[in-house]
Amino acid sequence: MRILVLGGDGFCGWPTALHLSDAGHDVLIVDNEIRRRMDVELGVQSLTPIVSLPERIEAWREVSGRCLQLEMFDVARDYDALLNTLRTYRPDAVVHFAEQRAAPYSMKDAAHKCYTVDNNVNATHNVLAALVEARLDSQLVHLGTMGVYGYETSAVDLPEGYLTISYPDRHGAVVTREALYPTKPGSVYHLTKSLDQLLFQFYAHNDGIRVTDLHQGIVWGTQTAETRRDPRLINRFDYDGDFGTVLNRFLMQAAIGYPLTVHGTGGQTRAFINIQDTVRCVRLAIESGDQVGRRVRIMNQVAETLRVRDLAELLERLVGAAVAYLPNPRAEADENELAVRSDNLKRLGLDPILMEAGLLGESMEIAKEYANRCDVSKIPSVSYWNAERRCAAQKVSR
Ligand code: NAD
Ligand code: USQ
Repeated sequence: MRILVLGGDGFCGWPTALHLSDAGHDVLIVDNEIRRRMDVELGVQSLTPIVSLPERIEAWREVSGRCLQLEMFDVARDYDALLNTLRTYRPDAVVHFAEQRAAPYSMKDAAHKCYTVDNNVNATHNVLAALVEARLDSQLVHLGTMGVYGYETSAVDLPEGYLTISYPDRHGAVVTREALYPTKPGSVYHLTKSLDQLLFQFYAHNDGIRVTDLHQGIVWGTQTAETRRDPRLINRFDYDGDFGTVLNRFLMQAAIGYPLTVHGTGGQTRAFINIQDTVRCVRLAIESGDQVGRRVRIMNQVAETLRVRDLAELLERLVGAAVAYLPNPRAEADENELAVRSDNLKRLGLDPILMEAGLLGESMEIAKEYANRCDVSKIPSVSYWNAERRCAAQKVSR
C-alpha cells in the first residue's frame, strides 16, 4: 500500500513509519518539525540523541534498503501543499499523528491553548476536506486518545467509542440509538481530540470518508524492532514536565535517583500501551481498513490500566526509587477507577505487551545510558490547570 504518515518525525510517528516500511508498504512522511522547535522553545531536548529527519531517513535506507519519502509542510496551515501531496501521491491510507499532543503544554497559557486548538482542529479538518477535494478513497487512521471519555469513575467498562442509548419518544415509546460516548476532556489538548471526533463523524456520514479513530492510552517505552537497528534510528524520549508522560518520566527519574513526581495522591488510573504495540496497532488498523464504512470505526488502543501510585510503588520495590507526593498541577479527580474494552484490536490480532519487571528494566537502561543529557531543572511539571492549582503549588514551595 501507499501510506502517507502525517507527523512522521514524532515519538509515535517515526517508529510507525519504519514499521510500515519494513512491512513492505511505500511510506511518505509529512512533518513540519514543530515538535523539534517546541524543544527549543522549552529549553529541553529528547533524552535520547535524535538526528535530523533527513539523516534518519538516510540511515533507514542504509540499514533496510528501503526509501522513505519526505515532505516538509504544516498540515494545519498549508492546505494547498496537503492537497497537492494527496493528488500526486494518491495514498491508500493516511495516518494522522500531526497534532500538538501534550496536555500540560496545552494548558500553559492562552497562547498555548490557542495554538493547540488552531493546530489540531485545522490539521484534522484540512486532511478531511482535502481527501474530499482530491476525490480519493484513501482511508484515514487517526491517533486519538482515551482522554476523550474523561477520567471519572464509570460504572461500565468503557466501550469502544459508542453507547447505545434508550429514551422515551413524545408518545412514550422507547427509542434506541447509538451515540458517541459522552466526551469529558480534562485539558485543552484532550478537548481538541473530542472536537476531532465530530469532524470524523460528519465527513464519514456526508462524504463517505473511511475513518478509524484509535483511542490510545499513554504510550511508554522507547525503542521498537526497527528503531534498534541503528543508533541514528533511535526514537525520541521526552522526560520534561510538559511532554514527558508519566511512566517514561518515572523510569528516567528512577534511573538518575530523582524522587518520582507523583501528582496528588497518585490515585489516577490510566490506560497504557507500549510503543511496540502502538506501531503494530496502526498497521493492523490500516490492513483491515476495508472493514470501515460510513460509521467511524473507533478502537480503544490500550493494553492495561494502572494507577499512578502503583507504578511509583512498583519502581520503589524494583529499584528502591524514592517517591515524592506533590501538589497536583492539574485539575483532575484524586482517585478514579478505569476499566476499558479493547476487543476490536484484539480481534484483529493484538496480543499486547504488559508491563512487567523485565521490560521496565530494559526501558530504564535507555534512561541510564543517556542520563548525562538530562537537565533536572526541566523535570518539574509547572503548567497549572487554573489559578487555584498554581496557588496551592506556590504555598508548598514557600
Ligand atoms: P509528537 O509530538 O512526538 O509527534 C507529533 C509530530 O507531528 C511531530 O513530529 C510534529 O512535528 C508533527 N506535527 C504537529 N503538528 C503538525 C502540523 N501542523 N503539520 C505537520 N506536522 C505536525 O507526538 P506523539 O507522541 O508522536 O503523538 C502522535 C499522536 O498520537 C498525537 O496525535 C497524540 O495525540 C496521539 N497519542 C499519543 C500518545 C502518547 O502517549 N505519546 C498517547 C495517545 C495518543
Ligand atoms: N502524572 C504524575 N506525575 C508525572 C506526570 C504525570 O503523577 O510526573 C499523572 C498526571 O497527573 C495524570 C497521569 O499521570 O494523572 C497521566 O499523565 P501523562 O502526562 O502521562 O498523560 P496525559 O497528560 O493524559 O497525556 C498522555 C499523552 C497524550 C495522550 C494521553 C492518553 O501526552 O498525547 O492522549 O496520554 S490518555 O491519558 O489515555 O488520555
